[in-house]
Amino acid sequence: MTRYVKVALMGSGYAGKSTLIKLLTDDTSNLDANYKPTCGMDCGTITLDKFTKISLVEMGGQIHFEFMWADLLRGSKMVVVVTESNPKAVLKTRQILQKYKKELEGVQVIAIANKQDLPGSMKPRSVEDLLGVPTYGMVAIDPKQQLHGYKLIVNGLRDMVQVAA
Ligand SMILES: Nc1nc2c(ncn2[C@@H]2O[C@H](COP(=O)(O)OP(=O)(O)O)[C@@H](O)[C@H]2O)c(=O)[nH]1
Ligand SMILES: [Mg+2]
Repeated sequence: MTRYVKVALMGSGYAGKSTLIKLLTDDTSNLDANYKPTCGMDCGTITLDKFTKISLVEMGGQIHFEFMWADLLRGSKMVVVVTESNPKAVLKTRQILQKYKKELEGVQVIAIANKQDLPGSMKPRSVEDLLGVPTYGMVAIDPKQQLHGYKLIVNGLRDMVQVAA
């Protein structure tokens, strides 16, 4: 029987959450290459081993979907906060993390400082100083970063999930 481990992707609209799902998941047929704000949620799975799949759930970043966030967070083993790496976006992400502090208590949280390819991007270390959670740089539109992104999530989960060899 397959076990699903839920990982929620959180963050403002346009941060790159859907792109990250597309980069990392097994079936990407329902995700489009052109930008479309996610209505409610996007979802994709990563096969971890014979018995375990990671279910990546994106929480639509648009403000009018925010009412669903607390519900979508529930049951997540890990939350990946995706942010653009310009200072304004990072500060906005910081506010989001503060606002959902209570819901995120006891959940493993990491941040992805996405769009590192854009000029003026803050380094992951500086983003980490502002967000207060372990932060990793990423260029989600670059297929070569697939393994890097995959490792971030799988390694983060390994402590909690018994992964069969
Ligand atoms: N330059 C650049 N653009 C990116 C990157 N990741 C995502 N994008 C673009 O940013 C836009 C928003 O991405 P999307 O994944 O839909 O954001 P979401 O609203 O967080 O789901 C799209 O046009 C993506 O192609 C990146 O690493 N670098
Ligand atoms: Mg999206």
